[in-house]
Amino acid sequence: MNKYNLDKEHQITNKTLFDNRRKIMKSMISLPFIFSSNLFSMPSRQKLKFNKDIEYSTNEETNTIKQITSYNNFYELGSGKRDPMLNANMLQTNNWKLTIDGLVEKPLVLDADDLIKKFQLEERIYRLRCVEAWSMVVPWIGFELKRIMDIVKPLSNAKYVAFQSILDREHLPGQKRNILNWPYQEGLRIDEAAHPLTLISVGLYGQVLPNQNGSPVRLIVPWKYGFKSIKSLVKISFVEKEPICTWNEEAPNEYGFYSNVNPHVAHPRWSQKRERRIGDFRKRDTLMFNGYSKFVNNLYDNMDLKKHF
Ligand SMILES: Nc1nc2c(c(=O)[nH]1)N[C@H]1C(S)=C(S)[C@@H](COP(=O)(O)O)O[C@H]1N2
Ligand SMILES: [Mo]
Repeated sequence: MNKYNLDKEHQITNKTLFDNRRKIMKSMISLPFIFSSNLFSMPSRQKLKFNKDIEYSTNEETNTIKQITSYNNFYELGSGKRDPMLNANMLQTNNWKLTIDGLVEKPLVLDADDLIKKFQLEERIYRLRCVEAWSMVVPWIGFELKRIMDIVKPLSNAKYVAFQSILDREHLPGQKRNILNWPYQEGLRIDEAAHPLTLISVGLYGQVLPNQNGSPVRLIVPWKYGFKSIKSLVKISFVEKEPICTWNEEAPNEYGFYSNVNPHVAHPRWSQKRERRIGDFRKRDTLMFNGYSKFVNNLYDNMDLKKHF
């Protein structure tokens, strides 16, 4: 085979490659359009009245509503990232009750209407950093958990707060199997719960929460890994001892009680130094306490955060 033939072969190969690439690129361009007309069309939801917060909100670009509602962790609706969107209507939210009880002076039961009408709502634009090393910026609507604490008045022996999600084995596809020890549970130390950054969220992008984001009410703790931000809350209890947390119970060496975002403490199976903002190509550095250090540093004075991860 002489040089000429070789070159000719190259030309052929390159032409075939080129055509194939064109085909692939064409399909990549057309697919999102097909999807956007059905899979991603969000039904319009009740609009909320709110003030815009500037004290705690980031001015980083927010992720799109499509990104925020189509890439989720919500194991009650399935363990794949698109399952919560695809199974969203299996979450039954009618006649929702949120019970606040335990070591408090005045226990309280709120329904979904109370949550959006009894509290002055504000928009808080927060980063959400998942333990899986991706992140988003979300314009949440809600109010500080502290506002509920001011009403129920925790007793002096209340040292922790326990949170519980919906249990509905009949309708929730993820609860038909014991992929986690249901119901999903989370916990905070009481000073973390009372911190002004800790939010009870009832909406995002100006409307009530989409089911896949934890309708009708969820917690947001922006300096901790996303799994602490428990969705579809039915109970908040003030307790004396450190409460059980679902992921900590599942794998205590991987997920600690505190779970503060910390680039210096690796997950046993991957680094936490970098993260990918959904929609970005390049990774970015993960910040201590997810960038909220100046607000929450003092909560952890004299604590070894490598030990209390
Ligand atoms: N009840 C419940 N809450 C949950 C989860 C869950 O599976 N069940 N997943 C957590 C995880 S791992 C993350 S990253 C966030 C994701 O919130 P988002 O889907 O609104 O972005 O929800 C958290 N809250
Ligand atoms: Mo997460």
